[in-house]
Amino acid sequence: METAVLTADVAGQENPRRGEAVGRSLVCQDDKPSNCLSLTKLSKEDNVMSEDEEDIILEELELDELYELMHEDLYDGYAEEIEEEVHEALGRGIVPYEILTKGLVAGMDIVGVDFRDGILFVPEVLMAAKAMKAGMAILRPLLAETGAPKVGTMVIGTVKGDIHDIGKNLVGMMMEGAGFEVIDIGINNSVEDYFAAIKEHNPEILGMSALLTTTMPYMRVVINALKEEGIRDDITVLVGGAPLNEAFAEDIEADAYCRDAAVAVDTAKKFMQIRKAKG
Ligand code: B1M
Repeated sequence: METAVLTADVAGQENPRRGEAVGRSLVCQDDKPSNCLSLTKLSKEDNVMSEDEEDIILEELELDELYELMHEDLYDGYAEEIEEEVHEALGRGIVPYEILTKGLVAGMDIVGVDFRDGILFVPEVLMAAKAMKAGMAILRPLLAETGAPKVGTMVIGTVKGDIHDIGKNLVGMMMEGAGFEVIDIGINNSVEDYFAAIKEHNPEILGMSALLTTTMPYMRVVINALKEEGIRDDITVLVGGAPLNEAFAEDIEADAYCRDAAVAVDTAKKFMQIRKAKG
């Protein structure tokens, strides 16, 4: 069995995650992608290929390998490659939600761990976020394309002091796909911003997102303001974001904590049914 080990640091770039070369090549046995030991990529600028190196042919990758490649390209912030890989997965008939979760969200989890551990820094994470958004942009219309009748309206935004928007965008996309009209008010929202959107759109549901332990307490500020305004009972407040949990949601008197976008959809639907039943 012939083994082609293709990890030479042709691009002169170390991948800090695995200490391997950053290159677009495969470590394969018998020239079969299915026998590949790991995936590495050539940098885009690098046209130098040793005799043993081969371009990755996306169509020849097993699905698991395609997802692994997506994780690596997301990590490296390669938006164009992510787009190609999303198209490849779609071309294979993979449902958009699976591509989103197994390809993009799982890849972003890896970025998050290395960001936490000080291996990646803000500029690199921003590149990863840009690549993630490029993939999401392709999936968005497909997730929204269910033809479902309008279920309700949701205003969603990230709280004041917080500029993380990927999770919120994902929730918005999934809610649209489930038939909700979604008014996304973006990031860094004050009580006044939420109130302006609520006044204008009269939503049944308010979604708030926070990714920082320092910004999540602002959700309580918004909920208290809703109470003071006498409109708390008119609106279902759903909250989400990585540092939150059910106990926190209960403590701030939100209606529910949503672990992820799929849970947000289910929870929102459940509350819409309760509202309907109440008349
Ligand atoms: Co930031 N960041 N970041 N960051 N960042 C985290 C959150 C962090 C956990 C990283 C880490 O240390 N491991 C850490 C927070 C630590 C803490 O507070 N405990 C952190 C930090 C510290 C910071 C800065 C302070 C760094 C600095 O400047 N020194 C800074 C803060 C800026 C600010 O907001 N004021 C900062 C900046 C950034 C970037 C700008 C570089 C970039 C954001 C780009 C963007 O969003 N456009 C960024 C990123 C990308 C991350 C990580 C790596 C990834 C977040 C993400 O997009 N995840 C993140 C690490 C992590 O979370 N693992 C991290 C993917 C997304 C799909 O998941 O957002 O959790 P998530 O959303 C999920 C669920 O939570 C839920 O559903 C979503 C989909 O399933 N959900 C909801 C979310 N919102 C919901 C709302 C709902 C329902 C469900 O409403 C109904």
